[in-house]
Amino acid sequence: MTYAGRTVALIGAPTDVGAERRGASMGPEALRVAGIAAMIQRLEINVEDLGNLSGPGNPSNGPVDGYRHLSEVTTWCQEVYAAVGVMLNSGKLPLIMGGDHSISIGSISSVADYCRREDIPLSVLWLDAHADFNTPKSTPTGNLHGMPVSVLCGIGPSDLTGLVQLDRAINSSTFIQIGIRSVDHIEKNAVVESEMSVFDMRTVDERGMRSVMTDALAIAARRGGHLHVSLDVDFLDPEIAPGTGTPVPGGPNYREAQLCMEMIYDSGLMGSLDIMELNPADDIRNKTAQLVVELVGSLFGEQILARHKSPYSKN
Ligand SMILES: [Mn+2]
Repeated sequence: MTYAGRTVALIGAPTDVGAERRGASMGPEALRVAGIAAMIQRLEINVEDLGNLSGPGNPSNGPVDGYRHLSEVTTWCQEVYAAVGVMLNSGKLPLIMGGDHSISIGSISSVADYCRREDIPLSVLWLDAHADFNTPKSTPTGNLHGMPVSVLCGIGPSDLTGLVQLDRAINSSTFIQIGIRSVDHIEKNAVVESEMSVFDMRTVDERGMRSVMTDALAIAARRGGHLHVSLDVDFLDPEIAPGTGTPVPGGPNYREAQLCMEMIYDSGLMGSLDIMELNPADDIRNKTAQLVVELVGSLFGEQILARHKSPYSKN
């Protein structure tokens, strides 16, 4: 059991300042109500719920110099950066509950600095309908939840790119994206020109989730070190996961999503996890939160039958 005896630290970041549509600020509590702590505990893993971080409210302002709510997003990300760093340094596995996806700028900046201090390579598995690779020049809206990947690659406002304090352990080659199916017009060129490994939905359609995840995890395994998983709830097909602010049809179905999570567990690589963009205001009786909790169970080792040795992992 990869995680048995370890401690998962739940960190709530209840904000939607990086999004157009409001409601992701209720995500952490919906995950608690759906039983996220009990799901992980029943796998013989310790859980410490650190509660919610606090930060500025949502002023619902328009964009300034291409960004909406830059100072609010920065404050939230600073809080997340600090909390995640404390947990990583104490050997705990941080699970950050968003919040909109701009919060990942804080969590992944902290993971990148941790990896630099420990001198270990970093891979980020970005599970999302969107590439989140916009810049102020390409964004149609100015919403920072569409820009976390470019900011983490060092492109964007210095308030946010500067969260990574040590010599950058992160660039576009760090990112492995799965499930992408909605990329803005100018953003497409930037994605193609980047060094990201992108497995879009057409690739999943043609090759199947098993083949895609085998290749995606092999990239991280070859590199070794730390794997951060950033799950945007809109990765999932809206038929099974309506509770998110920017749903896009044609995502992974229930079985594909389960296989994806089970294979991440089998790899034994995951060292930190974001769950972002759960929006209870768009959900139906908390069913998306319940689905996400099931998927979190799979990420931490819940299986249909006990597999003592995975057919996918190399060891
Ligand atoms: Mn996203």
